[in-house]
Amino acid sequence: MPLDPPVRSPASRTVVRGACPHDCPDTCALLVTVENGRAIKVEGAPDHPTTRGTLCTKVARYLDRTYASERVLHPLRRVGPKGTGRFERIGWDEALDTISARFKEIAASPDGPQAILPYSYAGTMGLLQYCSMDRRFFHRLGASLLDRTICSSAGKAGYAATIGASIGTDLEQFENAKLIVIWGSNPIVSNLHLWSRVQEAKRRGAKLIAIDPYRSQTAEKCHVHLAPLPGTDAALALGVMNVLVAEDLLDHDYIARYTLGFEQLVERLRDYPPRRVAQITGLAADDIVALARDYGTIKPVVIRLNYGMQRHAGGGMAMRTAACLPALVGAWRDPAGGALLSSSGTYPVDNKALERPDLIWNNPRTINMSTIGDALLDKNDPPIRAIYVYNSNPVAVAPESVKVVAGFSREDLFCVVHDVFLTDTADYADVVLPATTQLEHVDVHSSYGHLYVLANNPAIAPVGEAKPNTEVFRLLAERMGFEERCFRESDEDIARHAFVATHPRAEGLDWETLRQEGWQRLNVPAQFAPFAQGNFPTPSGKCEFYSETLRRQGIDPLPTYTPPRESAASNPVLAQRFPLAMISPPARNALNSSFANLPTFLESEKTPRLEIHPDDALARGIASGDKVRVFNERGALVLEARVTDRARSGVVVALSIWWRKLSPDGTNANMVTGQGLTDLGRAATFYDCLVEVARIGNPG
Ligand SMILES: Nc1nc2c(c(=O)[nH]1)N[C@H]1C(S)=C(S)[C@@H](COP(=O)(O)OP(=O)(O)OC[C@H]3O[C@@H](n4cnc5c(=O)[nH]c(N)nc54)[C@H](O)[C@@H]3O)O[C@H]1N2
Ligand SMILES: Nc1nc2c(c(=O)[nH]1)N[C@H]1C(S)=C(S)[C@@H](COP(=O)(O)OP(=O)(O)OC[C@H]3O[C@@H](n4cnc5c(=O)[nH]c(N)nc54)[C@H](O)[C@@H]3O)O[C@H]1N2
Ligand code: SF4
Ligand SMILES: [Mo]
Repeated sequence: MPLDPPVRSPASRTVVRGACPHDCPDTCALLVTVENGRAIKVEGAPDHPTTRGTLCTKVARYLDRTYASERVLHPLRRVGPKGTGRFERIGWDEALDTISARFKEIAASPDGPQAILPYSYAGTMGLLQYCSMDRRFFHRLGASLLDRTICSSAGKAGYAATIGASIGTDLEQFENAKLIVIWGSNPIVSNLHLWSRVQEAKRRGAKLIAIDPYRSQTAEKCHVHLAPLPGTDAALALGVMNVLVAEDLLDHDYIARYTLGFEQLVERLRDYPPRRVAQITGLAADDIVALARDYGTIKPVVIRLNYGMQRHAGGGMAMRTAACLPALVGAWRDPAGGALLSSSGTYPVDNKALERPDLIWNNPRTINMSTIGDALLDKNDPPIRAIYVYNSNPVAVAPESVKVVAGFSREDLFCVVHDVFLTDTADYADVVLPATTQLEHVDVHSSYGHLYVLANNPAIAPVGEAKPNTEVFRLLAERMGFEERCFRESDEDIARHAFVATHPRAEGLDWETLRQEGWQRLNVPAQFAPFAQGNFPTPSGKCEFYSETLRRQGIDPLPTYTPPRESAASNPVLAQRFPLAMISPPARNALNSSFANLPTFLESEKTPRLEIHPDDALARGIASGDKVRVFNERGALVLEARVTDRARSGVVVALSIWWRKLSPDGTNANMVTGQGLTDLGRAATFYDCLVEVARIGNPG
């Protein structure tokens, strides 16, 4: 069957090339089969070198999402109290007139346009629908800026302090490694196409080590699983480095040529002998020494660093510290060695052209999305009077739900939600707008897991009256009277200049070719070894064990360990009342709160659960199947207990993110998470969360 990017006449059967838009490092290449104007199949492109013809179960059933009976198909206006989700149908003209009239009124009032806040994250990661016309619109309007910190900003800042940018080992090289350390990451669930490379390495004799407080689906398939207490990874990394130095398992030549601050680092490491690190992490000292010996002697060695370790008060520094390891053993010399946090920094995305920050005229304030609860309840300077939510579902995903819900319930808050479904957040909207899915709009994609650029061609016409983000902001700009040419650019125009054309890694990239072929590799060598000869994108050009940049910000210039904000070490009084550390990492069949409303998720996950270690369960008289109340000072929720040693003792696990309204007690794990931020990157600290658990009776 010929591959044909544009949709042909409805009578023909065509296969359209697309890209998965979801917040997942794999950014798969899609083939969408369309017959008579209707998509009938979504598959992974067999020719794309990382997708290799497979999709995860969520997106293999993408048609369930696109053609779901619950889709919002036309604009809606609220008719019931906020939160009840009662709406009536209106037309697009009325919806857009209502929004623009309200924005004009607020902008002209003494509060000014900063009283308007956009709220978006990564519902789609396409460069057009994630960050183009929307940013231009809010910049020109003079709205408050949003600090997008809910996911990766701590790790990104920490990794950058050591390495310089989000650049690392090529996913395709993992199969050539002999030791793979999977650290705070669960690739079987959240990074499937990396996992297939790891399995290939295992078949070729590689050793796999998982570092995770939870025996995840990935951890159970590794040769070694170390389960430290949450938020103690920096101490573990310092302990490993201590042993590497003590036993001289170092690449002295690499250190001398390509690193900065080795002497100061060695000084710091004196504070972290294995015995002390064992006390901090809850691991055996022998296991820490064994990890260091493996790390220092098996080559090539690569670390998959991921998000688990960064969702704690010291999360940024934890990432910075772990990122020091590869340089000490010279792991970067080999294309299959080093570390991968994110590959996003490899892409020369032209954010200036996409987002037009030059349109900002009023030096607006910045609001942190991770503390949206507090921000909405704060009446100062000026208050947030309007919020426009797209690509995100904050009522379900933002920490400290009690405050988030109270904020969104404010009668005087004008709230617009643009989404595919009537989410938990949409229930609080004054106006709901219907969004297209990936099959219905154009986009161009970078990735944070591999090194390809992808095109997404629209496969079908928008379902119902749905419109893409770009189109809605074009229409709103017209109504607001914004006359700059950039508001008239088509999606294809924007796609053409999404990357900096003069950048060496963009050489050969071209939108026309891309949309025909679906994907193109960045202009990087097949044997990509970015730091084999140093060339770190740091201020010194070296791997910075010592960071002058951090010192100037008043931050410890050397790697260090900060205990979690909520732990026995940092707050013994709190830990006495709430002795269990709760983490709420991703469930396999959802993607954050996306897909968590679809039958596949609800049938497979059944009900929201709390996994608890047998010792902790016994102490509380809890058995599997019991309903338990999970609580702290911020809130409470009810879950079904599953007693299992997958959770280490002292740690409880609530796989997430459930829709509140689809959960038995109408809440989710963010009832107990807090709004405290990380040391670097101002990120959310979802996994820095002490709770107590009590049995509330047996359902049987
Ligand atoms: N199926 C599916 N895939 C997803 C997502 C999803 O919701 N579902 N979400 C996507 C998004 S937005 C993201 S950011 C990524 C996240 O994907 P991952 O990077 O894999 O991150 P998490 O699942 O948050 O955490 C991974 C592991 O870290 C462990 N962990 C928790 N705290 C700590 C700690 O302090 N130290 C260590 N060492 N480990 C810890 C958890 O138990 C978990 O098993 O996945 C993406 N992919
Ligand atoms: N307790 C707990 N909370 C967490 C996490 C955790 O591990 N534990 N993880 C955190 C992380 S890592 C992240 S990234 C955040 C994720 O938080 P969000 O980025 O808010 O992700 P989703 O919950 O998937 O919500 C995305 C919404 O965008 C919509 N959408 C998709 N495509 C489009 C489009 O083209 N246009 C418009 N207008 N809408 C679209 C989807 O339908 C969906 O409702 O959650 C965070 N919250
Ligand atoms: S969610 Fe991830 S694994 Fe699934 S199809 Fe999309 S990119 Fe691929
Ligand atoms: Mo995320």
